Amino acid sequence: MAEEIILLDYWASMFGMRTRIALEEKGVKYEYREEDLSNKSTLLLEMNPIHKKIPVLIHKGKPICESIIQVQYIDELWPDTNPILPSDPYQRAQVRFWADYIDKKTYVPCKALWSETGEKQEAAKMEFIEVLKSQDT
Ligand SMILES: N[C@@H](CCC(=O)N[C@@H](CS)C(=O)NCC(=O)O)C(=O)O
Repeated sequence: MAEEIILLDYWASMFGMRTRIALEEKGVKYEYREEDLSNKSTLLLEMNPIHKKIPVLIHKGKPICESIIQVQYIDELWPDTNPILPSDPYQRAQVRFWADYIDKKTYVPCKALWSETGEKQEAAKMEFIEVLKSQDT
């Protein structure tokens, strides 16, 4: 593999999608490895011993954990191709604010959309819609 990049991921993960989009934007070739989250691989547990979560980006054998940190790492490694973060510090702060907002507000209702049924699922749907609406402000 030219860039020696492995991504431990799960297809439906919104966090993994961030990293996959960043890699695609940069045109970087990488090896995708789908994880079974109910039976995590030894590699995942070794590479992310703190959180034991995907996505994990492995570059030349070294892990980078947390999707936002991965996106920034990818952007710093290949700054000349499709820059992801704006160059202006204020605009960068705005982008980080919204990424943090997504992390804090969307994951719980998004997960409940999949895992709950009935009233709880409906409540999650409404919460998710409210979160999306607030991003229009
Ligand atoms: N803050 C982390 C969140 C990662 C995360 O929550 N990953 C979930 C899948 S979407 C996971 O690995 N869950 C397995 C578990 O919690 O055991 C990031 O941005 O990378």
